[in-house]
Amino acid sequence: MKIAVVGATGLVGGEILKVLEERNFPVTELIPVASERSVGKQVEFKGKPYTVVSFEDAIAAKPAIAIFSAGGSTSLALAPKFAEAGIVVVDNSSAWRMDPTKKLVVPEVNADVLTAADKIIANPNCSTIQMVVALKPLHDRYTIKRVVVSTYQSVTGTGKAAVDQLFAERKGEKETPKVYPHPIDLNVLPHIDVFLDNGYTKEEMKMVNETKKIMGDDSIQVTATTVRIPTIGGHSEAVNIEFENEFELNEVVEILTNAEGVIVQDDPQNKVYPMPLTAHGKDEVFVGRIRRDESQPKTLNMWIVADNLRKGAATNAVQIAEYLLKHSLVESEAITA
Ligand code: A2P
Ligand code: 11C
Repeated sequence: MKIAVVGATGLVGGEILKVLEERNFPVTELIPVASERSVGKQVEFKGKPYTVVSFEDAIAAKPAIAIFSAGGSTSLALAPKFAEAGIVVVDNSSAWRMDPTKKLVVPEVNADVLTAADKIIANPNCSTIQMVVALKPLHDRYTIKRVVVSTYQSVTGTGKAAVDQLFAERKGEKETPKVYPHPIDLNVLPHIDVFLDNGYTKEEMKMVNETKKIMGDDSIQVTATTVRIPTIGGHSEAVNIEFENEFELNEVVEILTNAEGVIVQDDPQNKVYPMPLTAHGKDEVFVGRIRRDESQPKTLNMWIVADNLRKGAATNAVQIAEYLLKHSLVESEAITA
């Protein structure tokens, strides 16, 4: 299959190329796209150099799927142009997520909503993706009433410049370009994305609204505090879940152990629990510290970690492309044998 990656020179774009390669996605031709300033540069895929082209040249090449990770405004401007040309767009930005005409998909949770008519498919926010992968099997069994989540998010979620800021501060460099309004090394910022009129950040409201849409259940109440910490391996989340129905802790662990895309790492006696250092570069969602909330009935605490550039972005997008291919939901003439 011919596949375009829009934003191929970015952090997530680079992960998309790695994930396509690692998962052996049947790429017959890779078309890397970035901004005009990068046209002519090269990116590497399967050990070979590929030249970055303009979006016009990419559309002319008629890929079957274009995976976008080039920011919301680029996506708003360019995704419709690709879609009009019959190219299915899987978009990592927030541009289309809450559009009622667009599907918001985490394959382990709701891939079944996809049809051949979907030309722009939205990939959720990284902190939402890893949470719903772990919540869905528990919701199916016990019905979730309310979720209280606090996040500990990697600087990679902000992009390359933020990683540079962290390491420049760590080296003691004074003249570092600042992405964050305060130092990030040796610090913690209770501030991800912009503040809204209700006092929450946009990242926090993404967790509230996207969770309801992906789970297909507006009755699930979510409240979030999202926090940036000086780490690079992935996002971590302390999640408190109140259910409608009583649960047995052993059964919760069994359900999560058998859940698609989840790996349980829960052996506190042996100091085993998920961490960004060990989740880094992995495609799964790691869950640990699974325990009853002793302050109220039918309530559970757990700790969820995933590599936000992988399952939180690139892997989820590639899994959507895999699903489209497996279920023949992309134009067959765009697929070369
Ligand atoms: P470029 O490298 O040419 O700026 P990150 O989030 O890591 O900063 O990456 C953003 C990605 O989106 C980069 O690949 C960037 O390309 C790409 N990008 C930014 N603006 C556009 C645009 N107008 N058209 C295509 N790609 C874009
Ligand atoms: C972060 N979650 O960690 C953000 C990055 O809506 O896709 C991804 C933003 C988004 O800063």
